[in-house]
Amino acid sequence: ETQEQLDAFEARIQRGEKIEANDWMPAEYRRQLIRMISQHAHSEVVGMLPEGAWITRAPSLKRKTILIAKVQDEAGHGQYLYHAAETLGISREEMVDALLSGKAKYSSIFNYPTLTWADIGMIGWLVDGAAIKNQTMLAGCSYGPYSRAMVRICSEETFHHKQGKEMIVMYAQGTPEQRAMAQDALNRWWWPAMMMLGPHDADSPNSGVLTRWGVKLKSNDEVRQEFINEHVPELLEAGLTIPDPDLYQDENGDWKHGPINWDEFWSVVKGHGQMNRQRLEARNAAHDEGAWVREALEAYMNRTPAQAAD
Ligand code: FAQ
Repeated sequence: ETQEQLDAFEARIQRGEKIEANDWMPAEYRRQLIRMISQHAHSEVVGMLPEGAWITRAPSLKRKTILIAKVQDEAGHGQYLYHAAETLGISREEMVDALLSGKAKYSSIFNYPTLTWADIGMIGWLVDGAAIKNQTMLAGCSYGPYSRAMVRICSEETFHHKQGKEMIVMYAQGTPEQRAMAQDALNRWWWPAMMMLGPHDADSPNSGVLTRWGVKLKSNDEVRQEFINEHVPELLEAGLTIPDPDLYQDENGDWKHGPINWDEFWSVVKGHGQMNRQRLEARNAAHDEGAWVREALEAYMNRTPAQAAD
């Protein structure tokens, strides 16, 4: 890597050009994108588990159909993102191995259990809501394949967000049991949703280089502020109580939150959350049970010309 190459690359970023798969890029840009996109892909795939657990227990056919479609969308997002990461020179096998062995990270949020049906609505409203804020920003990122993936994924997640909000608003206005169930789900998902947008800017080692190279156009705290400002008034309007006694609106109209429990966050990230072990076990079991599909694909690829003509 010469200084000239780096200067030319940074000038392209400055001009707002997209970097494409075959363009020159610094090794660190490639490494950061592989890290982020593969973690994102893993999150989509593991993210199917908490919601998938409720497909058989959905309260109506309509809700079941919506949930099946949502979980299927997450699988599609995972596929799309693995492909985007592959454009940077990492193989699918390497990424999947890293997930299954527990080496790779995926979003902290999916290590919390879904205890009631209202959790499904709350995930749509809060988790997709937070994901959309982060990913709308990433849709403008400098790496072409990732930015284009984000455009499509965000439009699908906008439907996910709406179905979650619709469900929780309905329960919040429903019977006392439904209201209690919605409030309990908010109590358990509010803080994990805040954490999923990443550590405070001062504790975010990757932000510097990602911002410099146009991958992150907003900081973790800026995205979190956008998330809070949109969701707090709507949750209050729905008649729910946000489980943060320190929450207040400042003179600029920004909602300010109380201290986040970062010890809990890092413990979950390091693999010690409530569901980390079960999530990895479920992914490993699915991978093992899918071995016959991979074997069949391999046999098909290795077929003789005579077999192919058949
Ligand atoms: N969980 O320096 P930073 C979804 C790690 S998709 C676990 O600030 P960065 C859709 C981070 O990797 C949700 N680890 O990191 C859906 C780094 O460690 P490393 C996923 C986390 O990258 C909805 C270390 O902490 N979205 O929800 C987390 O600059 C419903 C230091 O942090 C994406 O992946 C965390 N929450 O900023 C599916 C979007 N936060 O790798 C199903 C793409 C941080 O150096 C149902 N990713 N860490 O060892 C990003 O935008 C960024 O990676 C951030 C973190 C903003 C997540």
